This record gives sequence, C-alpha cells and structure tokens, in this order.
Amino acid sequence: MKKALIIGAAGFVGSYLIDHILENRGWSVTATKMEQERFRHDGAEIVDLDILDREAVAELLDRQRPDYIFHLAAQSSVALSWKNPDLTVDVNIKGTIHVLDGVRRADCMDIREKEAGVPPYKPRILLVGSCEEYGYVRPEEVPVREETAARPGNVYAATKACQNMIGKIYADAYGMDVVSIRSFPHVGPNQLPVFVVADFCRQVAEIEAGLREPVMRVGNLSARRDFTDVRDVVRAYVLLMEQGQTGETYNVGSGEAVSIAELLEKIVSMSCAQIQVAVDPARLRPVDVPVIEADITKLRACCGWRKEICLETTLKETLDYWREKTAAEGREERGSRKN
Ligand code: A2R
Repeated sequence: MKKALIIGAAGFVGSYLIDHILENRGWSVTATKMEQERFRHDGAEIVDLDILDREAVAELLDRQRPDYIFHLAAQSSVALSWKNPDLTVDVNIKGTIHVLDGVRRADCMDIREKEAGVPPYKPRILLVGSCEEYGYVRPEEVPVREETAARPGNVYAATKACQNMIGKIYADAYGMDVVSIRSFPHVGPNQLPVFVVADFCRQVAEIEAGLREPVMRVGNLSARRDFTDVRDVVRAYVLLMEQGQTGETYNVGSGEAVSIAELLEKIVSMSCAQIQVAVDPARLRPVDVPVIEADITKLRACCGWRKEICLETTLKETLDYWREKTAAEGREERGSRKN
C-alpha cells in the first residue's frame, strides 16, 4: 500500500485531501497539524509537526518514509504576511527547505542499507504554491500560463514564488522528484471568512438569522477571479502527484474567471432576504489586478483533469454551511445564557 504524508493538514484543504485519498486511492494517510490545532480525521494518523523544527521534520520523514508528500503547510494569509514578514518567510521558505532537506537526509540515512542494496528513498513531493506568485498579470497575459514571469506583489506571494524556485533547484541539483502547483482561489464549506466567498456567505447567513442589518459589506466588485471547488482542487493535486512531470509547475484553477459582482449576485439570489450592497472602504485593496484567470492547458494535457462541480453548487453548499454554523452558534449562545 502506498503511503501519503500530508504536511499542514489542519487548514482548509487538508481534510478534503484526506477524504479524497481515502475514498479514491486507498493509500495510508499520515497528516500533520500544529500542536495547538484541534484536528482529527477518521482513517488518518494525525501527528504534531512544526515545520520550523528541522530535526522533527527529518525525524518524521525518516520514520514514515512516505511515497507521496503533499506539502500544504504555510503561513497563507496575505494580510498577515504584511504584518509578520519574518514568520511568513520562515514558514514558507525555511519550512519548505526543512521538508526537502529532510527527504535528502532520509535518503542518505543509513549507508549500510545502501550497501545492502536497499533502493534510494525518492518520494514524490508536491509543493503547493499560489496564483499570487504571478502578481500583476498584464491584460495580454490572461489567461495566465505557467511560463509567465512571476511579479509577486506581496510578501506571501514572494515566499511562494521562492518556494517554487527552490523546488525546481532541488529537483535539478539533487534529482529529487518535486512537482509544483500554482493554485488559484479554491472555495467551499469550512473556509475561513477572510476569503471572499466565505465572507459573503457568512454575511447572508447572519442577515437571514437577524444578526445583522440587511446590508452586505463588499470590496472591489469589478475584479475577476478564477474560483474552483476545493474538492475539484484536491482531485487535481492527487492526479498531479501521480502523473505530473518532475521539476514542472502546473496551474490548478477552473480556467474561467468570474467577477466578484457576479459572485455576489449569485449568492444574494440564493436568499429570500432583501439585501442591499454597500462598498466598505476597508475591504478595498490598494492594488488590485483586474483579471486573474488560469490557463490550464498544461494540467489538462498532463492528467485530463476537468472541473466536476459547478460554481453554483459550491456557492449553495457554502451558504448552507454558513446557515448551519450560524444556527449552531446561536443555539450554543442561548444554551450558555440559560446555564
Ligand atoms: O497557521 P495555522 O495555525 O492555521 O496552521 C497552518 C499550518 N501551518 C504550519 N504547519 C506546520 N508548521 C508550521 N510552522 C506552520 N505554520 C502554519 O499549515 C494550517 O493548518 C496549514 C495551512 O492551511 P491553510 O492556511 O488553511 O491553507 P490551505 O487553504 O489549506 O491551503 C493549502 C496550501 C497552502 O500552502 C497555501 O498557501 C496554498 O495551498 O494556497
């Protein structure tokens, strides 16, 4: 049985990836979380790991010797990357180096084993980056291809671009089996409301529950972005893990951008509440790229991936998730007031 290790599994993507692997591949799954994170998942072994702890990373890799390593762990907030660039650089760059060097160390761990003919340890490593790496995409570069120059516009984006470069360097210099991904915005239930779809759905759910006035607070509505359901995204990750070319980078997105205004309209139309829209200056980003859309020719040619879940379904399920969450929080609050 193949062994998969998912590093940084307690975030948004991790549990979807575990579900997909267990349901569709039957690989054994070990997943890491930070010590302070509360995370369990039936069918997966969960271990604590801080990727800043070089020794702990090397020790885990040597003990587990997974065939497949999905590296999801990151400081993934753009806003926090401005406030704490040190941490972002440490986690996203040094942390990735700890993972790559940990694999190299596990490969060289026991010379006697090598002499006895034990094959080298060459797992496949999937480094998950971001479309943020492209930064300011010029209109003539849309849809954006993997060869397009990276012009990162924030600290998070710069660290992910660096992760991508280091992955390529380790693949070329050490013959490591590294595949890199640039992931476009992924959406679905259980995402933090700092992201636009989750934020809009939460606002609608709270309006419906009478917890806020019927006014949606929004930022820049004209920006067009390429959204993909997180379940389609993890399906692409697994296909690329199996079929991607060593040292290559693949865009993972739907290939179709929609405006934030369209997104808003679709979400609001799913509610019976009378909702007004108000632009909130705090949500307007100082630099906004008008269109970011993925060219997914390379992904399709590699593994035939196509999205299976349409945007409307994702939005409906995400809105229902926030309705249930809002109702559950309301019940909890009423319960605690009674006691
Ligand atoms: O920051 P936390 O406490 O939410 O934990 C995050 C975790 N993480 C770490 N894990 C190990 N060692 C560290 N030093 C460390 N710092 C942070 O990585 C979180 O549980 C996980 C990343 O999950 P999310 O931030 O929810 O990212 P998501 O949406 O699951 O995306 C997966 C990957 C990330 O590399 C993104 O930058 C990329 O896809 O777009």
